[in-house]
Amino acid sequence: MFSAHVAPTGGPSLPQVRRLVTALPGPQSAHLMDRLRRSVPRAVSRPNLPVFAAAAGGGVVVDVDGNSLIDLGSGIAVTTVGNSHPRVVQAVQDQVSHFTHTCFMVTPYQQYVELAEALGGRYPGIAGESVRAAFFNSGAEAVENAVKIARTATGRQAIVTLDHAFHGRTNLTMSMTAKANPYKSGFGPFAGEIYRMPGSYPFRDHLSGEEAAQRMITRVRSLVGDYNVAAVVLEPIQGEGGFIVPAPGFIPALAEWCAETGAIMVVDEIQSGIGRTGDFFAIEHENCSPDMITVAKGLAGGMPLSGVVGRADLMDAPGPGGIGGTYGGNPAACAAALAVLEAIEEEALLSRAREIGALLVSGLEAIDDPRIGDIRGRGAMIAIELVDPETGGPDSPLAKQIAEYAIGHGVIVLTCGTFGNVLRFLPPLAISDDLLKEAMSVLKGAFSAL
Ligand code: PLZ
Repeated sequence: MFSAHVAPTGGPSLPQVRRLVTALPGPQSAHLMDRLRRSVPRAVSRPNLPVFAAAAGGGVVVDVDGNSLIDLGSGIAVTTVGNSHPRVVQAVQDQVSHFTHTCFMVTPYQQYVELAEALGGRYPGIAGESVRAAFFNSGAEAVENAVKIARTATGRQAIVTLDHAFHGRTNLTMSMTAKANPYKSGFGPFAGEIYRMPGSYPFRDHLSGEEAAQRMITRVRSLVGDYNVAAVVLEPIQGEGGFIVPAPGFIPALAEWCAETGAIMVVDEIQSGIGRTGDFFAIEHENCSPDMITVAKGLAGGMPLSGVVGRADLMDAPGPGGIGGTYGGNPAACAAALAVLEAIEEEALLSRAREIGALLVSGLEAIDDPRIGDIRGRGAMIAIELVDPETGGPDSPLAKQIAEYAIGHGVIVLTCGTFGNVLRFLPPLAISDDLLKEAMSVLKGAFSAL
């Protein structure tokens, strides 16, 4: 059953069921994996259980052998409205039939401007006309550009990032990312003027938001100096780091410190934004207005698009031609993003994200296993942290085993976390209640079997 206000969006030819017709991986997937091993470097893709996609939409991925899997990963938080939402498909088809590219810097087009206006209109705490947006291709590129803008706007260099942060894989953003393996090892030298600070991880640090913020501010003061910080860059809910929700008050206290010292607060909403958490931006939950927001992933329903949205006075700091790129804000990707915003609005997907969150949490609570140390997240961005019940230490082998069991039984589940011991659930918002419940029962089976 689809919830009353959510249209089944997988495309009519894609049955919304879990169905395994072969053991996984099936013969076609196994064959393709063999070819992949010979043609693609091992650094790029080594899934433990390779399933090659043939079609995807709503809450399912159909593989090349005809198996249907329940999708709790959304291609790492990208296909928030689904992998083949009819509005997105239509918008992209329409756009590419007119033109695929002109380069916005050479011959601009309306879709880009409309998207900038639309995101301005959604900006928390600042009127749309005082907001500007610039578009790029990947999340990492958006973060890079936010840093460039913050540095020109402040005339300062230091960038403060947090433990457990993930901001990308380019040299600058890799340097801002916390985890060494697999993201950084061997890839140095890293970019300078990046200062990593402890953030807020209530399950492990047991600090209040205010205490965690004070700890961080004290360190920034002594190690960097109040008036050297160009930007504090943080994720409102840390994604790759383990779906870490900061203690209440942590982000508002940092925002206050940024306002006092003139540091720019950049909120990286690449994973948490565009409806994922049940608010359009996850930062809305914190009741503060950041100076800049980076967006990507969910923004364009699977088309490559990212953006920096922020205060006009800051965004206008770099001079003409200072920001850009050949493909940034590709017209088909912008058209897709406009369709995504329309879908979120017209299909009430923010409230659907909250419903999905409630279903996930109750399904996970029902597993009732002492190895689940924490259930956390907001909306359709929920995770469980797996621990050794005796010591509370992270249990990453178990997370890996459960994820493998789940995919082997037709449920795509992703792991994350600095220690690799977190299972994260971020289904497309088009998924049905029935598929979610079925996925939760497979997961319960995994905990009993392992
Ligand atoms: N900022 C908060 O979550 C991407 C990374 C997957 P790109 N997260 C998925 C992987 O292993 O590379 C991400 C993010 C946050 C920035 C990024 C980077 O976005 O589009 O992958 O560059």
